[in-house]
Amino acid sequence: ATLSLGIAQAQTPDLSDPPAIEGDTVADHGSHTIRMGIGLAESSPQYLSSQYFADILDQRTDGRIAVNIFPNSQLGDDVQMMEMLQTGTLDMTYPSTSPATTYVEELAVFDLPFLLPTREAAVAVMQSDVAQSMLDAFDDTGIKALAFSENGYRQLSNSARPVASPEDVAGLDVSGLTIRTMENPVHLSIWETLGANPTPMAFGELFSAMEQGVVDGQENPWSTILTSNFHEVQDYGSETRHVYTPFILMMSERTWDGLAPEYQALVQEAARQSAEYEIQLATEYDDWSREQLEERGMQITRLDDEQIAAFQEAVQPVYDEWAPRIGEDLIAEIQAIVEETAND
Ligand code: KDG
Repeated sequence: ATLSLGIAQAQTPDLSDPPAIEGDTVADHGSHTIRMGIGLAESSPQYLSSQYFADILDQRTDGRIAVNIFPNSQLGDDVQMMEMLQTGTLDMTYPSTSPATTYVEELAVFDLPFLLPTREAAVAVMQSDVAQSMLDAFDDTGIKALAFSENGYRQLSNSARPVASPEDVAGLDVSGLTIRTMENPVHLSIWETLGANPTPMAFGELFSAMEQGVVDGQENPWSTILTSNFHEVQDYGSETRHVYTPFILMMSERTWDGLAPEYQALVQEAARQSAEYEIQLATEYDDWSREQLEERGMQITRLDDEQIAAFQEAVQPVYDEWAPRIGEDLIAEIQAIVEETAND
């Protein structure tokens, strides 16, 4: 045996295998190559489930539909890739709901802080008729929205100091943290309200912005912080769980219209199956990623109920500002679904 000083670090947690691909091969309706651009890395649940989506289509069309996945924002960020879907220069992408609010405003309900307290509630909302109608609302945007899945609970990380309270974000005696946000006005409002200096920025530019000190921090699920190696440039993490962000798997309307109806039905089915698998992978990744980050030297602050309540109270003005614009009825509908899951 050789002397090994480093601790072997697993690349992924113990992941469930993808469900067996069932169903007959569909008839030959011609061959298609589909290019899919995603923001996250090869080890992410987003990539692994996209690979499963590709496998389903490959197997059920005898290789006639090939899906090529381009990870790490190499084709562009969420905003750019959605625009490429509209013009037909890209076939598929997998953005967060937050930058997609420019197409379907109602999606901003997911940006409200502390709205979805449990994953069970989040999944129930994503599977609801309200959520389906948000997917349908893409219909004349040039984008075919196929399925919701999980980006996840967002957690704060930064390179300046441990954060356990809104005061730590605002920095009272020192300056407020400069926090990169997604390109979304509710997120801007959250971080402004907390006394930070929010800076909207494309995900692909984030690592170097943190490395160069352009921003102090960012917020994303533990799995993204880990699989994008943010811990290399971020010493502190805080388990704030302030927003649950879904992903939407989407296709260019032009690509969709070019598919035979039987292929369309298959794509829709594969999207649902892979989205379900993605949620499972994201769940398996979540706590494991936090532990991995700690092992790799990130100092992570867990917040107790009282500390979370302090954040919740501090961001109340975000609701006052945004609830009337997003729609009180829509928010009430979502809250009713959340309550149902709490009573089960
Ligand atoms: O493909 C998705 C990513 O590009 C992005 O949505 C990840 O949550 C994200 C962020 O912070 O931009």
